[in-house]
Amino acid sequence: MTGDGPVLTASQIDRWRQRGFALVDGVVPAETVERLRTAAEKRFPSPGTTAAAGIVDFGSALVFPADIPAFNEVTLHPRLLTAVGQLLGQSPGELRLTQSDLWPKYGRSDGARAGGDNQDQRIHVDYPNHMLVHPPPWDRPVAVELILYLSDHEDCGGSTAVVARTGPDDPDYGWPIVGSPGIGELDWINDRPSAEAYLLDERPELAQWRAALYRREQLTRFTVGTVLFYRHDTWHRGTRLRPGTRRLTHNLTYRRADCDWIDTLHRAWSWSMYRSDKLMERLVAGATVDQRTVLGFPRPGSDYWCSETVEAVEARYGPLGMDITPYRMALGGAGT
Ligand SMILES: O=C(O)CCC(=O)C(=O)O
Ligand SMILES: [Fe+2]
Repeated sequence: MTGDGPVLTASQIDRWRQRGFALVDGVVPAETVERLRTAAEKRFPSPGTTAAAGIVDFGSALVFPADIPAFNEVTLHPRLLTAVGQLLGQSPGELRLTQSDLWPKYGRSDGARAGGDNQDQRIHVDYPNHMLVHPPPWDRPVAVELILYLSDHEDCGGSTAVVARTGPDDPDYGWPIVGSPGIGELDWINDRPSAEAYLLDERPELAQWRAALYRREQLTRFTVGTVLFYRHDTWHRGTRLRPGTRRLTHNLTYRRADCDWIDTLHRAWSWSMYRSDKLMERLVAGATVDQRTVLGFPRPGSDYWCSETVEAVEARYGPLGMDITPYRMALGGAGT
């Protein structure tokens, strides 16, 4: 499970590239997933409590870098980076992390409490709040989104519904992708019944077209550790959980290094430094070269490196255990 070989099979890669998603088990070692699940279950309110009843959207305090070691391990797990690299045809060092957060979702028997309610979501694509532009044409994917499930659908329901793209002529994957609440002049409404009622009023032809999307959706059947790889241009939505249950998911996104128009959804990684536990500094010091690069640290051979910067960065992170050798070696004769 920890070797350097490929993680995804050719058919899994092909499914993601053609249909827009792939559901895969065993990407992250079960032992790591289990540590994360146990810690996350302790962190969030138990289902059925008053605190749980108040959580109806995506509010989550668990964001990278977190005080749960397994959460950070998953975020930069070499097997996850390898898998994402396979999907994008990039090496792990060419990826950049743009999202890592963990959400609890709670099943309720009442209806939506507001338009932002996430129980029964409207079908949508994720790109509008991840990037400043529109995704490039389908065959030029530049990012991978994924959901690592920490619960079992047989216990909690709450499958993610996805619409498989059938090919370049799929009428529901036409160009541009703008037929969803929140895009252009359309109001952002998360709750499915409220969103579709609004569209029926404002844009009846769009509401009718979207009805076909709902008819085509397929429900993910996940267990603890299953990963749904999908894209910023894949039609999907979250569906209702069984009342009285909780579903935990770790949500991650990686982009290609050259696509800086895809935003990092959280505050800058370096803004977490200066904490008294030096969590982020220690993470950077202890990471592999590829893992650091995924966080935006200059890779060996980057223009940033010269004998002075090697010395300075070593002075900053050496006391925390960083081995600067790969960066020094890449200077060649000049810096050694
Ligand atoms: O909860 C899910 O399964 C999907 C969530 C989602 O699509 C979103 O919040 O954008
Ligand atoms: Fe989404």
